[in-house]
Amino acid sequence: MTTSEAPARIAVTGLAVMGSNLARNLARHGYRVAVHNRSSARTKALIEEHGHEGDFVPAETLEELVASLQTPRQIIIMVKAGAPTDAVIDELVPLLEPGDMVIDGGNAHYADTRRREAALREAGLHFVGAGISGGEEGALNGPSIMPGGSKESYQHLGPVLESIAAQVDGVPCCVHVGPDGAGHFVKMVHNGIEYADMQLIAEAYDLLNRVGGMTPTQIAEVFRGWNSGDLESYLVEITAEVLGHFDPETGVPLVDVIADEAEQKGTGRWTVQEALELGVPVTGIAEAVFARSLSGRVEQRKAAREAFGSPEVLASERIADQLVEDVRQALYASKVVAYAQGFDQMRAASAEYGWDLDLGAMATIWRGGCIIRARFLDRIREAYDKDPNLASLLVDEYFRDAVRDAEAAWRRVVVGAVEAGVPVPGFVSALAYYDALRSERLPASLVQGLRDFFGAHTYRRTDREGSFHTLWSGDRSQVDA
Ligand code: NBP
Repeated sequence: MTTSEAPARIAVTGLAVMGSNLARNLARHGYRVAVHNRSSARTKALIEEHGHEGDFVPAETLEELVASLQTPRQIIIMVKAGAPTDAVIDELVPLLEPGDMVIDGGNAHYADTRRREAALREAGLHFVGAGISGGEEGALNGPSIMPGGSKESYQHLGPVLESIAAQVDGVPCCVHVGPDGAGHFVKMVHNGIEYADMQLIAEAYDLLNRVGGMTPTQIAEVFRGWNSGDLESYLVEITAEVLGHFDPETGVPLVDVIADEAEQKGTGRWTVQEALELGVPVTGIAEAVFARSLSGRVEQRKAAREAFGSPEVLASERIADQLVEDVRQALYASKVVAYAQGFDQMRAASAEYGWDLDLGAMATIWRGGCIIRARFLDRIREAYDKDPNLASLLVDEYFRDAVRDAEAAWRRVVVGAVEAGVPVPGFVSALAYYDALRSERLPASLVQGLRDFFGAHTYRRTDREGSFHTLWSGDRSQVDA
């Protein structure tokens, strides 16, 4: 068989920015890649512009694509999430044979992935929901890949995916996450943590700017410095880039001319919705999602400014000197809380769906390729290596000491921000979570008392087993419930 007649190793259908970059990444790693797109113009463009980078097999139709593959077939779908993914699956399934693998690399909701996996399993096919992080750059040069699905499918796919993923210290940022929707769930939480991380960074910037009186250029320098310490991460690195950039039109820092209304595509919201279902407090992610929503409520913000005026913040150089270090520590401690909450959510989902997630491995595959890549993730991996059943990341020795050391500065930052009228919902809620978690007693006792009063919802006691109800509208004696 000549090279041109050899079957392709793997296929990609959906050749917009993510799909074409992923196909190029595969081809550059020596795989013969069959490529297809609903409208063939994208396929032609890929071959014309990048055909020389590797061994591509263009296909006009899905039938052609399927026919060009070695068996069992491996087909990556990289189309818009939702209905388009279902449309492609529906068209593809009748063309496949038992044992073939369909990989959805889009940003699917994990519940859709569970549904699709179950349906394809019935037909004898493997469905692999794979979270892919790192945007277009990652897809081309090495993303973080979070594949779910059966162990059997990973035996075939794992070596390919691991070879095109980002590598950190020789370890690929790709691992078999767990069955059915596990991969897309983990990708969702990754995005939720990304929201929290960005919100905390934005609050740090706001404090240094409005309370510390520092310019974006000066703050860029601060972030550049932070990036050589515990906070070293892609997001801190690019914060310095964005803050240090000047608008070519006006000559002012770009951040000062960007409209302050943050948008969202929805994965942060999904994370919070799922956390509510699972009963896991992910306050850092929720505050980040709500902060974006609030920023977009332009009419309300205008009305409130007119009614109350903007807080007058008196910045001074003197404050800035001590503020920078305090904010660094507050940012670090708040970040530990946000990650601890995200990992809690993954653990809860793992228990709920029987996924048996290896949390240390999740930290490992986020070390490179993805948006939240950070030095910090090595520490998280170490924490779970030491104790896979860690009650919370916060109680791991390293993080416990880090948070304890940061506590005084964290409180100063929160108090200072509250007094100055600078909103820091991420910092405040992280501190409240930390304080709540370590409180000997929580006022939930009173909540239970109130619930029993108006709804006879009963309560448990601290001193003996059982459920009880007080006859509030009677003689107020206590009865066993
Ligand atoms: P888009 O999300 O913009 O989707 C465009 C692709 O979907 C095109 O190939 C288009 O074909 C195809 N498509 C659509 Br729309 N409806 C279709 C249908 N009914 N049948 C067949 N194909 C259909 O592409 P993207 O930005 O490359 O993202 C691909 C996936 O990767 C998405 O799920 C996205 O959420 C995810 N993702 C994106 C990023 C990122 O940074 N962009 C990062 C991580 C994950 P056409 O050319 O014929 O219109």
